[in-house]
Amino acid sequence: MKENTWFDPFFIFENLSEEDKLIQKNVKQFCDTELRPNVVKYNHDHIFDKELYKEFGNLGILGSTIKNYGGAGASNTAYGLINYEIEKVDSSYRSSISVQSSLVIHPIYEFGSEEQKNNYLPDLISGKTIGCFGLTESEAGSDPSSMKTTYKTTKDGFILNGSKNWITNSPIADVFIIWALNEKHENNSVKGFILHKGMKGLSTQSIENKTSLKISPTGQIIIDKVFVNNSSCLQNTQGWSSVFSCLNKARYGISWGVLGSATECWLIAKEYVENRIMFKKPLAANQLIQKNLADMQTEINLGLSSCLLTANAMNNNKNIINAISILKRNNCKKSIDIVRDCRDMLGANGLIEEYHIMRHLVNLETVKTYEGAENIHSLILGKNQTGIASF
Ligand code: TGC
Ligand code: FAD
Repeated sequence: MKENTWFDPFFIFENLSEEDKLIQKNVKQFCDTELRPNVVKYNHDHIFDKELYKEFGNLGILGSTIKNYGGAGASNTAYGLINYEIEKVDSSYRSSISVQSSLVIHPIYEFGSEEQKNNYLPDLISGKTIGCFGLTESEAGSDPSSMKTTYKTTKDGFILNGSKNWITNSPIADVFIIWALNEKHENNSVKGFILHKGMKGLSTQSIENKTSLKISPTGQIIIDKVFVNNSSCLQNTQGWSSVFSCLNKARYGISWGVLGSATECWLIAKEYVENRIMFKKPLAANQLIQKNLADMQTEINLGLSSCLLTANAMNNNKNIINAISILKRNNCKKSIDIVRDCRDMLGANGLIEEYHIMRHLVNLETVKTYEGAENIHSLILGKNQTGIASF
């Protein structure tokens, strides 16, 4: 009889390249030995161990698609698989990788000078330094173009003024990518700057009362007349499309990542209903429960299939803007639905920390919101279909 292919019906994992398979295997192993054992405690106590970045660096999963400066030169598929495996443990850990790789290493690599690349990339890729990406402000979330942070051009550089809010890693960061407009707030004047910890006027404040993504440190950045010289500006940015190129990368990783959360919870729920006896038979023997499992298997595998198609398109330098919004919006939505159903299938036990599901569920509320909330991706897709911007 042929092998039962219920877990990988489209042979996504079976058909990966040998290199991608090896990367996935190594990351999975790292997750099992280094991340899973403490995840419940660290989430409960809001603990993030900064030293973890060095372990990520050793594993080659920071800036993994970059070929030099210490990068592993992995494929976009491998980057997706890394996100998928890490988010099976917790969205916070995936966020750590996404921010460092897509939002800090990527802009320096794409838009920085050779000097900036040599100065920053080796340490960011090895995990010796930690980065953050400051775009959002208290009054500029979905619409970052309404930001109030500005730069003033001076004889030797720039003076930056303003604040950022809800910034992953800001309380522990060494390197800060900060986006700002000119003093007239002209939309097309947006520029990126590299700041670093200890600069006069730069400080951070932790957001302590977060109920979601509790392992990941999040905070504000206060930029009080910070002077930076010309060499701190990302010279090769081209307006908003450069900002969005960072978001494209992060959104792509998230699209794989959330399916990791969904897969983890699906397998926990599957095992639970196979063993839980109610009405004198396993819960899994009921048609309604099997329908849930079939729905989960279907949505996860359809999601993964489109992630893989998008990875191939990226490997071939295609325009993936629409694919990314479809994936970010749909995979988050489907993953939340799946995880909520998993919670339900465990009944009261689904509420217990040790079963992991509630943690994934509340984490996905963040993931649905950041990197373009669900409505925003609907509006991007609507705009691209009709040519009419509704925002
Ligand atoms: P719009 O007029 O649409 O575009 C302005 C310029 O940008 C170009 N563009 C893109 N380029 C590359 N990739 C994309 N996806 C692009 N989308 C647009 C566009 O062609 C244009 O270029 P040009 O040369 O003609 O000037 O811009 P808009 O201001 O109207 O944008 C509206 C909107 C709502 C789509 C945008 O503001 C948006 O995406 N808002 C959501 C904000 C967001 O996602 N923030 C994320 C913050 S970072 C974060 O959350 C990190 S979480 C941590 C983690 O990842 O773990
Ligand atoms: P708002 O923009 O106020 O939106 C609120 C709701 O209104 C959303 O549901 C949205 O979809 C909806 N909405 C908005 N406009 C419209 C419209 N025109 N039509 C219909 N509906 C609309 N940002 C960074 O720059 N860097 C980071 O590292 C970072 N990390 C984060 C970490 C965490 C844990 C969180 C929660 C957020 C993080 N963010 C980060 C910020 C994140 O990108 C923003 O929260 C997100 O862009 C949404 O902005 P907002 O929270 O201000 O919501």
